[in-house]
Amino acid sequence: MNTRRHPPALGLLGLGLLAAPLLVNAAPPAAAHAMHDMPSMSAAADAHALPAAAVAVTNAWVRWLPAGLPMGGYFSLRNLGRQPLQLVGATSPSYRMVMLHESTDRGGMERMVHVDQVSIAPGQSVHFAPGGYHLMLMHAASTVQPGTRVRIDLQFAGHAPYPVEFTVQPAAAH
Ligand SMILES: [Cu+2]
Repeated sequence: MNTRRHPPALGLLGLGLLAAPLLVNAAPPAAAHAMHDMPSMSAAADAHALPAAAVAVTNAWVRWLPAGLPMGGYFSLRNLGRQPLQLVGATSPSYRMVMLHESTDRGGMERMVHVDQVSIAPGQSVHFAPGGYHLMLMHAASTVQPGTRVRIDLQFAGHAPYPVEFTVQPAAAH
């Protein structure tokens, strides 16, 4: 009994802490539904979704690689809105991990660095392309093959995820 890692008292304390949020959560659904019917609340909720007219994503493609190697995701993005956009990340149901990377050439050695965010001013474009910015797509689902399409949700600061369909190209594509 000396090897027990969680004394009973601590376990009960843990349950007590868990129970409180559950009780709090039990009531709101009805209230939330009621608020949803109010036009003003709906408008406020929708404000976080990125308007389709605010951004244009073109030429979205992934370079497929075999043997579980990370794949690069590429696209052109134009900010059609009046506010600056900050791309801060991405997720995908087809990859367990997606990161923003930038390739840099230092004295003939290409290196990749993690990028926290990419800012796009109103009216400006940014190009994710081999040798520069790219999405690093890791741990692909087995369904990802040349010729398939994958959804990647671009995450802009302050907005709901923005889904984009990417075409998976063969390894030799560039
Ligand atoms: Cu990379």
